[in-house]
Amino acid sequence: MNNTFFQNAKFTGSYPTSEDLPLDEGTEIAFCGRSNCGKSSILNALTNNKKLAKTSKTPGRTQAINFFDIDSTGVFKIVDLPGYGYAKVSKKMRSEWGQEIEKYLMTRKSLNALCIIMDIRHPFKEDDLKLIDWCETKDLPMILLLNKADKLSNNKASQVTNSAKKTLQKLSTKHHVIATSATNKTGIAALLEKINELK
Ligand SMILES: Nc1nc2c(ncn2[C@@H]2O[C@H](COP(=O)(O)OP(=O)(O)OP(=O)(O)O)[C@@H](O)[C@H]2O)c(=O)[nH]1
Ligand SMILES: [Mg+2]
Repeated sequence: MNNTFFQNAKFTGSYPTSEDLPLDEGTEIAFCGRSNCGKSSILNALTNNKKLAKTSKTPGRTQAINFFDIDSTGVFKIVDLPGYGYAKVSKKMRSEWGQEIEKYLMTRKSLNALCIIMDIRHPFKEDDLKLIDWCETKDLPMILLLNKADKLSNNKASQVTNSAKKTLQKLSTKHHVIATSATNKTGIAALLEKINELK
């Protein structure tokens, strides 16, 4: 098993709508989650490249479907999606983004798994639960990250992780729960391992 960082990852394109996406071939893992939960930061931590995906303190940074080639063969891709639940954009814009993400999720044959990222301090918001339910219906494997674990004590972080595992016990779809921190790299090795299993 190769658990070294995905150091050769490359940004290959940004797509404002789900039309004209790269060819639907190979395997993809999409990073989803509420705005500001740390999707782009986790991608940078996985690749050990702080400049790969743009991150921001302000929610709503990623506004398009961004593709990254993870290995040099271009067969395995990570897709960084715009965050949901960002209150400051207009309702119309929010629903348009939502529709593009939904279209991508519903139609993409090469989508092998979702990495659903939540802030460990506020997990399982309504949109997260909807996405988890949707994966369960489609039997699409999930990696659930409780990110920003550095914001809690180790003790509290393990408590939240164990309780999240319990909440998800009822799922029949393959899933893993990992507490992560893009800041201090907690859980990144475990995430690499799971992605390598699911890709
Ligand atoms: N303390 C801490 N901060 C984090 C962590 N991950 C991300 N952040 C910070 O959270 C903010 C948002 O991170 P992004 O990676 O841009 O979040 P995103 O989910 O891609 O956001 P959108 O693109 O807006 O949907 C940035 O200020 C990051 O530095 C983490 O594990 N710990
Ligand atoms: Mg982002």
